[in-house]
Amino acid sequence: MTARLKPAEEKKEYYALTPDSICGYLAGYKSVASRLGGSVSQWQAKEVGDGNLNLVFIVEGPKGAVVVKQALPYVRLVGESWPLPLSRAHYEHLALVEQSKHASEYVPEIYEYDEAMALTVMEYLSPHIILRKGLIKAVRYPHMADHLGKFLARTLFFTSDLHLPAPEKKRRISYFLDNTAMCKITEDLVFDEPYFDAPMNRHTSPQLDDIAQAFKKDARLKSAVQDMKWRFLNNAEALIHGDLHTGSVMVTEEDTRVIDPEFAFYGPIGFDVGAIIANLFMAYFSQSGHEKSQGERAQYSDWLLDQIQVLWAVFEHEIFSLVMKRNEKNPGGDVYSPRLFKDAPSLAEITAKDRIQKIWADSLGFAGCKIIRRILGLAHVEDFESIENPDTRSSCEKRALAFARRLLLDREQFSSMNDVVEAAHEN
Ligand code: SR1
Ligand code: MG
Repeated sequence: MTARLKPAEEKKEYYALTPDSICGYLAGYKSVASRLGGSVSQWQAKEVGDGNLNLVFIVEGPKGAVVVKQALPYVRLVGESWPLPLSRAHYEHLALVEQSKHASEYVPEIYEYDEAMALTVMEYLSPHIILRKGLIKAVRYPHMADHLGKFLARTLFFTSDLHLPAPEKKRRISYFLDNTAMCKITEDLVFDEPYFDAPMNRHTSPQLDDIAQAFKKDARLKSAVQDMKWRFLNNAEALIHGDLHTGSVMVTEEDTRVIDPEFAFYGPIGFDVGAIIANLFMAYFSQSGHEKSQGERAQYSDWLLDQIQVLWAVFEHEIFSLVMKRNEKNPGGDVYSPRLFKDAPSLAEITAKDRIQKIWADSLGFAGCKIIRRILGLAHVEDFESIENPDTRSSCEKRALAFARRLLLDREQFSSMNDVVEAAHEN
């Protein structure tokens, strides 16, 4: 499917769909109607969105089902007092189309896109569930880490200067430049608000009062976070998903699909890698809070740490292989150009490793930011929120916060994921 490059003006014909109006709306699409089968009166719709921003419907007919995701003109989590442009649906669609070129097996299939309605009709993934929910229930997904490592390496490599000629890369950056409202959410919520008394911040209180105060007074930590913000603002390295948490991944034991790239723009590669690593670590730190008997989740916790190691190893291997495949016949992008390798053949390997090392340190720094914002900022995660006892919850959150601080301060010092996992054990 080809995509428009500029978002349309927000038009009057937009209206928010409801379970009552959506079937009539979808009947206008022959492709959708034939996928659902039967007649409109036989279709059933329910709204199932539990994210912070959008409406999500499942529509079922006698023959099949589809998912419809529609942007609302405001932040659902907060309400109409916080307007948000519908154009995010445009960027999401553009990103999905691009990701599907490089990693089609790991994204949902898109059936229709309606720019004026800020709406995408896509594959109904079943029996998939949201990865975060599976991890809370201690379900093992044997391929998830491998799939996510590949998704990251491919989508990020093929949209970076490692693959694209510089003029083309610059053109593509321009397609996403106006996704500013979504970037601003991240800039505020991830990098600033947890570190001052922002009105919408919340934390488990009084248990975390001291640490929340201490973080606000921690100049070294705040400086490290601002360094990460600098990178987020300045480093247009690749088309990033922009919100790759475990709620943006749907899984079965066999299959993994990444959804929801409405925060997409050209940003630092480590932001996506760090986001998913952070969320897997939060799943890890929350495990003891879900135990009915002490130690019940110990093996599962170890499995989670293994998955973080697998994910990084697969990402590293895959992106390294993609860089090393470049040669004079297949030169790829304009950086580390194979024409430079001729007189210095080891340059390819040295530069690939050097670049990955920089992505590594960035990933750890961004992971630290992502953990802290989910515990001290506005938008929290179910991993911790579903632990009812505040003493139990806060002891999990405290460990995660101490670990996150260490990730930020020592991001250049960690030499392997094994060392990072050791640090998680220590906290
Ligand atoms: C106001 S939106 C809060 C968060 O929800 C999204 O999933 C993003 O993570 C955003 O930061
Ligand atoms: Mg989302």
